[in-house]
Amino acid sequence: MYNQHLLLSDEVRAALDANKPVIALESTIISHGMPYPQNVETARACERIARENGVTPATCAILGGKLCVGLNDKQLAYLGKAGHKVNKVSRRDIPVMIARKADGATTVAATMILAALAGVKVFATGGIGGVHRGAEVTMDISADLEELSQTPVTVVCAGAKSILDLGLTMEYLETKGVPVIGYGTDELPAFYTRRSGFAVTYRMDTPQEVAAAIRAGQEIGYRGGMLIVNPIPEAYSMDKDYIDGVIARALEESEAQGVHGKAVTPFLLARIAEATGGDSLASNIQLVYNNVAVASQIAKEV
Ligand code: PSU
Ligand code: MN
Repeated sequence: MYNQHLLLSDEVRAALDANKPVIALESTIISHGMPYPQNVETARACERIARENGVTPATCAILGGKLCVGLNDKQLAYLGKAGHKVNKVSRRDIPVMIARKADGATTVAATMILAALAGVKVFATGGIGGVHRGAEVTMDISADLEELSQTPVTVVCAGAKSILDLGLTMEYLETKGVPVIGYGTDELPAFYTRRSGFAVTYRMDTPQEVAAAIRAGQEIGYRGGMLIVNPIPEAYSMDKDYIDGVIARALEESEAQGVHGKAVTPFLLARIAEATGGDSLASNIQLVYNNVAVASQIAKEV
């Protein structure tokens, strides 16, 4: 029996009932993470890549207060066009969105909650939220990290952007008991670049290895999730000094304008996209596709 507030698409329900592989996809990346129309094109392509890999895609969002797992094309287009006009929904927002019958695009944290309710075990995205630079003063730490510590969903990402303090993000994940698995790498990737200088917890090179760890967690009733960090393909990775400079200027601007709370990440993402023209967006799109392919291979093994 599914939760009364869940609304599964027919395709996702059929796949889950038949025990076929499904991967979750988030929607804040569509509404707040990329500009229109590339966001809608990317969301569609992610679904296509999952299907080409023999996996059913389940893009998640809250629509009319329903926790939707699996969206149709019209719903994807709506979230992309609405952009920042749609609510950015993390864990804390879910009950109010349901009660108000509101629409919301789900972050990594909220998508994990929807995925877990539906029984989806693997989730692909671009980058996760983390401990922000200066968090020792602002206490700005993404709810994504807390969610990874308590919800048993495996998240495949390309690391985190260096708008965050990557060292503190790794420390926080260690404290919270979240393993960070480098997929074919010993180092945490930094989203646009393949390296950060920070070591991962474990390295794994095959989907079978990852699936074995997921199954072991299930067998012992492990409470949290795992983070799989998959470096951006070499061909699309960006020059580190260039992107670091862009990020530093975006951070200065956000500070000067007093941006805070849930607006920080979307503000920085938009400034970086503007400053780099189409370059960072093209890299961003390619790393998401790469994560969808890896998540699909893992989901088939679980
Ligand atoms: N980082 C990115 N792209 C994104 C996000 C983060 O490179 O689209 C989005 C994700 O949805 C993530 C959310 O879950 O931002 C984190 O926001 P916050 O820092 O407010 O928790
Ligand atoms: Mn935050």
